[in-house]
Amino acid sequence: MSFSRRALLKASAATAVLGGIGAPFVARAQQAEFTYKYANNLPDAHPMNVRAKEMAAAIKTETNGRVDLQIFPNNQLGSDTDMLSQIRSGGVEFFTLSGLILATLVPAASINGIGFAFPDYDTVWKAMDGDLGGYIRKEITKANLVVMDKIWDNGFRETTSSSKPINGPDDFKGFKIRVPVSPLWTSMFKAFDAAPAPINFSEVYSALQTKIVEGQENPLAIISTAKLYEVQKYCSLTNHMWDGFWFLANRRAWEKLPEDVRTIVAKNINAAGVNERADVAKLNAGLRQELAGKGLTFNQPDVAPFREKLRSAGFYAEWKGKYGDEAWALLEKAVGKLS
Ligand code: X2X
Repeated sequence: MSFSRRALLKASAATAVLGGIGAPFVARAQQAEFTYKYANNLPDAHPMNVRAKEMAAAIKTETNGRVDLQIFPNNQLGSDTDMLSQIRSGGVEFFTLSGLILATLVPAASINGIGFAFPDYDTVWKAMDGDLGGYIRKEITKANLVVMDKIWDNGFRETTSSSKPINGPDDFKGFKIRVPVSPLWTSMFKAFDAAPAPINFSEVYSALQTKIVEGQENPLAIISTAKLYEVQKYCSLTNHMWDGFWFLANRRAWEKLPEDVRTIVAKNINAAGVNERADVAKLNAGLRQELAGKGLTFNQPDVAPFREKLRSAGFYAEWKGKYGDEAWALLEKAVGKLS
């Protein structure tokens, strides 16, 4: 007889003896067997956290209360850098992290962020649910983390600024821009002769507010839900890279779950990820207008000169060398020739 079943029987016996005041015993017996923390860096209002709540509820129901997933949004448990060490040590059991930041541990995981590689979402999902994503997940697994099959959407990234719009690559010269903590991001903005400052997302709003940096880059869904429009004036639709969040699990915690429970948890996480992708797409469609209404001035630069600048700076050749031929071939199979 399993522990929980025995506990439940004991509790029912207690209820029978104690009558009405037995209720607390029953409540204790129904406590989850696995109380796991899921941490992330995004505001409550972002589709990631909306779908995560729904997912946690479904997991609880389908496991008959055995798994209680507690969500800690908005860097409540620390910056991405902190949470990455917590997922490795088991301080948190689940964590969503941009592949580009995960690349500090798994170098291949930043490859989808190569500048101007992806033309549209169709190409993104085909690659990330296909061979390129499969390759990255294999590399993540080698680093002893568990990764779910479906990557969640962050989005195509746009550039915001308090000082000026970005119309072409020359506007990046000397531009003080916050980038996430990731070698690829720093390298790309250095190739534009900008002055990139690696800062965790938990510090971005205040870094913009106090003008430690002039600008930053993020998808519209984040510019909106994290209220970055309050501390920025311009939004240039540079669409310079696509970024997504891998749903990671601590290996020991994952392996503690019985196989049938793992199946339920993975199924619900992947389904929530697919729904989140649709939410972000829908949100993005209306956000240009909404954010313009909140005071952001938009412009849509031609991307060809940016791409040409990266090429002539040797950016593609350098990163092809770093990722190696196998990974680069998978990327080019998805998006076409890059260098
Ligand atoms: O840090 C960022 O800018 C964010 C929220 O987009 C990521 O998680 C990469």
